Amino acid sequence: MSELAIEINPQLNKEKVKTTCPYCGVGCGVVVSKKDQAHVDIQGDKQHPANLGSLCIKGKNLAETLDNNNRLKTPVINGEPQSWSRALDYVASKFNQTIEQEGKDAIAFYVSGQLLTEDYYVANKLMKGFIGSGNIDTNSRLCMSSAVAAHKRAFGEDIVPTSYADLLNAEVVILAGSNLAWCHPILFRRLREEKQRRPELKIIVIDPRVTACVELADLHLKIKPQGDLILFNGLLTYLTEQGYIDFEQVSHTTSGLIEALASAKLDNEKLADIGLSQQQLQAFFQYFTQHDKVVTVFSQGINQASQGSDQGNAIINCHLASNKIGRLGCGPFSMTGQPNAMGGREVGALANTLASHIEFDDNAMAAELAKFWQTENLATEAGLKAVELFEAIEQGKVKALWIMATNPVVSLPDHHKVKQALKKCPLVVVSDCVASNDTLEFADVILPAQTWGEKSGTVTNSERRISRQRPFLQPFAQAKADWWIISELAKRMGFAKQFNYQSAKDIFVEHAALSGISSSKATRARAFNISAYQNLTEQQYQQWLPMQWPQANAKQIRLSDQSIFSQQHYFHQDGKARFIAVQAEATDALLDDEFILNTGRNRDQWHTQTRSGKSATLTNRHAEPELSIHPNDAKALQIHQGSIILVENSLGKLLVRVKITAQQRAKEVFMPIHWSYSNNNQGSVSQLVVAKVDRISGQPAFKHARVKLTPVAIRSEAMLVVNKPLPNALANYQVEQKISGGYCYHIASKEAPQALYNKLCDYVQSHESIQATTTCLNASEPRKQYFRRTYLTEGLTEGKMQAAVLVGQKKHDLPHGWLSQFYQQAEQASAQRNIISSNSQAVQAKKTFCQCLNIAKEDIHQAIDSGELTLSDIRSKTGAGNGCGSCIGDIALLLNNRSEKFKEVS
Ligand SMILES: Nc1nc2c(c(=O)[nH]1)N[C@H]1C(S)=C(S)[C@@H](COP(=O)(O)OP(=O)(O)OC[C@H]3O[C@@H](n4cnc5c(=O)[nH]c(N)nc54)[C@H](O)[C@@H]3O)O[C@H]1N2
Ligand SMILES: Nc1nc2c(c(=O)[nH]1)N[C@H]1C(S)=C(S)[C@@H](COP(=O)(O)OP(=O)(O)OC[C@H]3O[C@@H](n4cnc5c(=O)[nH]c(N)nc54)[C@H](O)[C@@H]3O)O[C@H]1N2
Ligand code: SF4
Ligand SMILES: [Mo]
Repeated sequence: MSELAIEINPQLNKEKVKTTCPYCGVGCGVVVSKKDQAHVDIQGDKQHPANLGSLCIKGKNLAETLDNNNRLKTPVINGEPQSWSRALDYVASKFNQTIEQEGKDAIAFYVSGQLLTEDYYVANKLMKGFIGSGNIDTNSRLCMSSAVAAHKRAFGEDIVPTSYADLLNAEVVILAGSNLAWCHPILFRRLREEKQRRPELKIIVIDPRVTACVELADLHLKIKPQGDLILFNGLLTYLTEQGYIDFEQVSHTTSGLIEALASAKLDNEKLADIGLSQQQLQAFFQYFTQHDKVVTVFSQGINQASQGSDQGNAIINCHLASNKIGRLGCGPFSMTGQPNAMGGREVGALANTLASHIEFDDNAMAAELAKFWQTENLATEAGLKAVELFEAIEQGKVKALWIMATNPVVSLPDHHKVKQALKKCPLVVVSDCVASNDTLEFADVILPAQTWGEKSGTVTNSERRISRQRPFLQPFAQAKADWWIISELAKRMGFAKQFNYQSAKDIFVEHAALSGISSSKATRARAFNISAYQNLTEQQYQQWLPMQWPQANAKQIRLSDQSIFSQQHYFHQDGKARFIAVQAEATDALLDDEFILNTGRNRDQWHTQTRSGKSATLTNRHAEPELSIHPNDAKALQIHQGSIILVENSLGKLLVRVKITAQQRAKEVFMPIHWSYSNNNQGSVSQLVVAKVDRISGQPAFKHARVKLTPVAIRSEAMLVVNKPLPNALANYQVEQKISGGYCYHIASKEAPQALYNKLCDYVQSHESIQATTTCLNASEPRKQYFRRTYLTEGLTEGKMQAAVLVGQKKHDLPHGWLSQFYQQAEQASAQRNIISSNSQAVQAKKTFCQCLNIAKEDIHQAIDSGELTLSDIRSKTGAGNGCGSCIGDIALLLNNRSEKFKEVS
């Protein structure tokens, strides 16, 4: 067995292991079974309430991501491998020295929603409880912090009051700034099934782009970016003016309505300027008011804005005013992104909260917390929020930083500044599972962490449901659990007694007990309470069933959904909810040559691709990043489908491939976040995002950067298929795609095709193990400037595919996605010919559309061309979408330009 093969653990030898998907906040249960010592099978868990057995394309292909390529083997200090004890001693002494010399606020942790709750708990306890600083923040700052701020302001506590059952029992579901079809696919699938059962269920999408969500949309509001605050303020005014507010009833359980109404009214005249027609506005207001049960799902289109918190409150205001909250099928529903962003919020790992939903300003509870942790050094004030933190590092105020389970060089805005900060910081410690990513390059100390399948603990999903992640693999090399790493470090810093944990369960029960502490002088009661688990045994922890909080001590543990606001009791001191008076601020006018740059997610990739990028099935869908642009803008810029364009602003610049699509509004472009220097010589899109943050939450406005676009004279396009990754860029533009058995590079150059072809062939000949027995198959058409060569290990018929070089003038000449199966060709001779065939159209058409059932894009197009204009006809004719269902929304997107039904909603 190769040393990089995975090794299953003894548990999996005996039985199947139930765990939770490591990707999104839907929190689907999966069941893992053994295939052989180095392979597992992964299926959806039929008993898990989040997914009832279904998995989306990412979950379905998890087994493909389980390999130990690019894993860290040992701790490393300044480039040298070290033992754990040396590394921990080193970091502990450096941290203590920094605290002694520079003060406790000169040290900071930057953690992540991809940690388990137990890891998160000890990290927060060490920083806030024992180092005594508030300087721990999480990448949830980039993701959920505006929703957190909105919840706290409205409800008195960070509470998501809704469950998936609400979504499925609603009469109207509004998806505001949420691409649920791609980002929370199993929930979208459940919504689709519900709409099939109950066609009267109305779905409204509010998004400047046409997304795959239009498949289910009865109304699509193609809103101007940042128009949401005005829209929801408009709804609140409409509710008042049309007599939909029961002032008497609302005033019993809330305060601040009058001020919120007055403020909302001031936005009324701006309603004409958010890109929506009067009819669309009326339709939206009527859907909301004429149905009793409405759920508003909101996500990054709302949160990642300069008024993200206010936008969240504008949504909540409407639900409070119309009594659409605290009842089945109703409520504002902030969708969490990461698998455990919610767990991080529960332990208190955001810099402006203390722990376990205890706030810095609650002195009585802070005193109880100090007693509970047995510390005299509890932090007394909020620490630095992510963007401020990196600014403080750059200014030399923070001198030691520990990054865990996040890749800030890619994911923070303005990454040139982030890089400068990391370069300047005297000590950067990074705990990660992978051996290389853009952030690890700046680490002085690297600590190898266990990854999904190895680690053990709990996660909380979008609906407050706590599930177990259970291990089924032996930890690779010297990888350790994050909680273990943090606790061992804490012991060495002098806190042995308080960090003496033997297992994840020890930590979980402490976290559970902490959630139950109280004080008669506390400013308010806490909803977050899982103290029913404070005496959990190891066996009970192992047997854990997914459960929603709250679960208070002395009460029977309840497996059913926990409705939090059913009694209309909120968690401000007076038990009332608050309306927040919000008003849209003016934004700078767009200059003539400027575009709004919107950034977000693709269906088949996860963040910086450190896991999803390993699956050849997943990389197949979007091999390269693309900049989506409206046809009129493309025309004005004289650019064509698939050409390369320069995107720039004062912060940075990059080359990217163009996708011309009417899904975009004019003067707005969209680019995905999944590429970085690790797989793209242009780096990540966040280099173009200015570090402008929401003034309340500190969350960056990732969706609304400003850029200029310039066409670039590219003379040649190439695809290079090789076994090993390329160390350096060979041309102006170069993106790496992992394919089964090797790598495919998408290259564009200012050189002439012949010159690029010669260069790439030279590269292959000097770097891949080309033997005397290697056969080359060539096809050159100098007139068309189209050159192809494949390398076969030996002989034409029995040889294995080894490498391929294809160079043409236009991207469209090249075989595109089909090359991803290069190393899997069954019929060798015909495959070789296919690749060098000049009939690129035929080869292009083989691009897979439905990844599960391997149905070609050509088949879908043919079905559409033959006049099949309903989704279900196309599905039944081609079979597409009958596997995980992730591509159904994409068929809807293809149909979008053809069918009247879809034209109506867009
Ligand atoms: N496939 C996949 N799924 C994921 C992830 C992933 O990386 N890949 N990441 C997970 C994480 S951490 C998160 S946070 C979630 C994010 O999930 P989502 O928030 O659903 O995803 P995004 O693509 O970030 O943005 C959502 C939408 O907001 C729209 N938008 C932009 N500006 C505005 C605006 O001003 N108003 C409105 N109304 N809409 C606007 C964008 O066009 C986009 O379609 O996804 C999670 N799920
Ligand atoms: N432009 C733009 N930027 C964005 C966004 C956007 O929409 N637009 N979205 C933002 C949002 S919502 C988010 S959530 C962030 C996500 O951004 P990041 O958190 O930076 O992205 P990931 O790729 O998930 O990074 C996770 C890292 O943790 C490692 N890791 C995984 N599991 C473990 C573990 O158990 N232990 C340890 N120690 N390491 C582990 C992985 O190998 C990887 O290197 O990006 C943000 N940035
Ligand atoms: S919906 Fe989210 S949690 Fe469920 S399988 Fe897909 S990525 Fe995993
Ligand atoms: Mo996120």
